[in-house]
Amino acid sequence: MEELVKAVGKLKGKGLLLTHHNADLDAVSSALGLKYGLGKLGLEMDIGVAESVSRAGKKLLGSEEIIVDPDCKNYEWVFLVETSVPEQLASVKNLRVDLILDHHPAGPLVKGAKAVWIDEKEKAAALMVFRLLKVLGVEITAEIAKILLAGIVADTAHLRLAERGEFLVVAELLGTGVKFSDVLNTIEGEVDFSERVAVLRALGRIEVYRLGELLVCFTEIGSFESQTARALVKAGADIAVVFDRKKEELRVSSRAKKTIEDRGIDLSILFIEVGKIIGGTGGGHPTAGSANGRKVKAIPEVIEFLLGELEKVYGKAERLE
Ligand SMILES: [Mn+2]
Repeated sequence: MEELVKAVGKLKGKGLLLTHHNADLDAVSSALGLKYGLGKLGLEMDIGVAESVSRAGKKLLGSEEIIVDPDCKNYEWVFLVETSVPEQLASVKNLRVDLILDHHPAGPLVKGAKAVWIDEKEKAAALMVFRLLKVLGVEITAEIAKILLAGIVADTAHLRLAERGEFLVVAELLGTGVKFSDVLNTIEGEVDFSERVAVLRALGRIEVYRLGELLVCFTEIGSFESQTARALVKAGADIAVVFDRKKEELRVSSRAKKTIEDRGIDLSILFIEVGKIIGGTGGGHPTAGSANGRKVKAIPEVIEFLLGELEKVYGKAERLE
């Protein structure tokens, strides 16, 4: 973190806080938390995103402005949060990165950056923003606390993945007077109609495999792939893999119960390989792997690879009709 603290101290002029396409709650929370926090140090900055902001992210943004596909040329410095992978920033103009804060495995953008703080053990980028702001001596106001709590709660599956360390931060943030129920209201919202339709249609196309007591399912959908994977795990799958096949791009999203980690299965590692299989890149978290690639016809290969890896641990896969 030291390197990043030093680099922040040297920032001058107007900057850009940049985050990845379809910015999720943690991405928006981190960028917004940094904007308010670094703003207290007298820095001026815009927030930028590639392509779009997720629905939940938009709700957290409220009336705060965000620039879609900004031009990095217009800024003295660019501070990237929640990614270091150029594929997630493809539509940003004159992409350039000076500072990086993230909790995913390091991507290619790390090479060109002046200061990097990546910690894969951190469960949310918003947690790292909190730690950075504290070291910088920024007062964590209730406004900042509420923003950061949204990212932390979202990325820990509503604190189900949180342990003592994360709860200590949450308790400290709540100490500013923010109510936890208000945080939940900000991030939960209603599931919109098109998402519910997408999830239900995905159920109709589902393929279920049984490996001993492990249930793995695969399905295809036109959007909402991560939401669908999450819904399938809630519905009983141990691992859910959802394909979203566009004309020239295949997106694969997955979610799993935490119990797979006890058996040494790590989706972030398996999805690096999935990325290669589909001619792109992949990664993620132990219970949430994802990949994007160009080989839109590679779905059977991905299924074969994942079942093969799981069979090494859980035994033979049997398709359930
Ligand atoms: Mn995150």
